[in-house]
Amino acid sequence: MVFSTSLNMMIVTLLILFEIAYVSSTASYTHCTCYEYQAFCKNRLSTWDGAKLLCKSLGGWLATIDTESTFQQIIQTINDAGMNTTACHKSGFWIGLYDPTPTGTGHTGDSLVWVHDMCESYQKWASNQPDDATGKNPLGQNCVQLWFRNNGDMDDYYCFKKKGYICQIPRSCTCTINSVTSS
Ligand SMILES: *[C@@H]1O[C@H](CO)[C@@H](O)[C@H](O)[C@H]1NC(C)=O
Ligand SMILES: [Ca+2]
Ligand SMILES: [Ca+2]
Repeated sequence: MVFSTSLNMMIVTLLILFEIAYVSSTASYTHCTCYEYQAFCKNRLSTWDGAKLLCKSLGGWLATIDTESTFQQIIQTINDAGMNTTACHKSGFWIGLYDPTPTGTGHTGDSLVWVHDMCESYQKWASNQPDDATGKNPLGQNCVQLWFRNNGDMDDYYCFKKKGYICQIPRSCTCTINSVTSS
């Protein structure tokens, strides 16, 4: 039997893979890149700088968030995995958003930057955040957490505090071409 391929019927499927803790879900994206998001409970190294290094050691970076959909899936997957408990995260997970010029004199979401280039930036702040509070540090709160005491909405916090953290790791693209065969 002879099979031939119809180029006209090739279908390109873009897949992006989310895997947080032990839970996976998929979402479609307009770019052909696949990432794995991994969430970790806090440990003795996981200040914001420490978490950044831990993510680097996995070949990735502290998570960047480009859309509402990405944000919601990260929140949902952490909840589903039962990692939204005080024991795991002490109320927050570091992400890759920070103030590159920490002064403690106030900052806005627009003046914060991501650790990694991205096409779009999505931010969802808890009420009255970011506040760059200086109660425990004259240089303010210059690193951003997903704050699970507030449904995972963002909060700037003291970078030297140990938190849970979320890494984003590039994986080989799973774009596939489905060819239709006929006899
Ligand atoms: C964790 O998430 C689950 C699922 O959404 C929810 O039922 C539970 O109340 C959350 N627990 C905490 C401590 O927020
Ligand atoms: Ca600041
Ligand atoms: Ca804050």
